[in-house]
Amino acid sequence: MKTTIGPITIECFEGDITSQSDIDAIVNAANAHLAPGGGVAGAIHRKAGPGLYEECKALAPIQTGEAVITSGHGLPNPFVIHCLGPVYGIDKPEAKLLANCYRNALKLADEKKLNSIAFPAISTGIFGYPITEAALIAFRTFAEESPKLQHIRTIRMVLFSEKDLQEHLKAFQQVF
Ligand code: AR6
Repeated sequence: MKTTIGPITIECFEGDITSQSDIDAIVNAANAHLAPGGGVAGAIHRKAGPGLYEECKALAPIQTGEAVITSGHGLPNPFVIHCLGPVYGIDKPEAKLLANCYRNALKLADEKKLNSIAFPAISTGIFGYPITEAALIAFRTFAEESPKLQHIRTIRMVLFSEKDLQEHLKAFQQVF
């Protein structure tokens, strides 16, 4: 599914975040230490190779809601933006912290004059954020931030399962 806000296309697809070869920066749902870990972070570090963690060490630790950028190493993307999402039920206010991840990642990509960015559903795996609420926060933040962006032309949400995609498509229609 796709929509446009001014010159920006917002997309929502099922897929693997490590296979978005037409995108400048993919976003990692990281841990504070920017270590490989499981889930998205594990997949990104596996495909990127050990050079990514070497670069990450100098930038860690990061705070909840913060975003930092590295190069993509063995990934098909020139850059990775690492965000630390809130652990649901523990890091509060969780909605604001999750929105900060999306906002800060978009700002960082735009400051670097990147054209395209792809996000996984941050915090909805190991960190336990309910998928429907998280989807609404992601799309509302895209809607709020898009008019402020100078360089970004594609914002893509990449969902790892059919069920997560369906929840996101409902939220997409609600927001846009
Ligand atoms: N591509 C796209 N989405 C994926 C992929 C993939 N390859 N793999 C998983 N997902 P998670 P979190 C989905 O747990 O909740 C790590 O160990 C997954 O189905 O990766 O922010 C870190 O090191 C879910 O919907 O991130 C942290 O410690 C979403 O991506 C912690 O987990 C996020 O799942 C971060 O937890």
